[in-house]
Amino acid sequence: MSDCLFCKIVAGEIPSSKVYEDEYCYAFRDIAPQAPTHILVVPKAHVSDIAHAGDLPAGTVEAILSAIGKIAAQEKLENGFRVVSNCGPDACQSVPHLHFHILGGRKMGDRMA
Ligand code: DGP
Repeated sequence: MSDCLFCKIVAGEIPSSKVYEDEYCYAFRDIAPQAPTHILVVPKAHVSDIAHAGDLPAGTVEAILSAIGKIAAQEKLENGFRVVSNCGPDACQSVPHLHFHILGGRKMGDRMA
């Protein structure tokens, strides 16, 4: 999508701090980190949120899940990490391109919200 922030990051039109890339997905450091390690993993194909993940090209969801494990190892998050995908206004999603937050490097709260 031409006016999508994360599509522009994937295309290299907006700079980002890349940590991982494969045929299906791209990962980069969040601009406003909420943990010592805060990485966003996005599909290269555009869908607005996780509710539309079924519309992604075959193999994309598997690639993202596999990438999350690879990134966690790369970032040495052996003590654990949290994965979050906000969907829609009630979840305060601010960028309407599906993304998974990987949060790690500190102890997370024991409640989801
Ligand atoms: P969410 O609120 O779940 O939609 O998360 C969107 C995240 O995207 C938020 O943590 C901040 C991050 N973000 C927004 N704009 C940029 C940007 O231009 N570059 C990077 N690296 N991250 C961004």
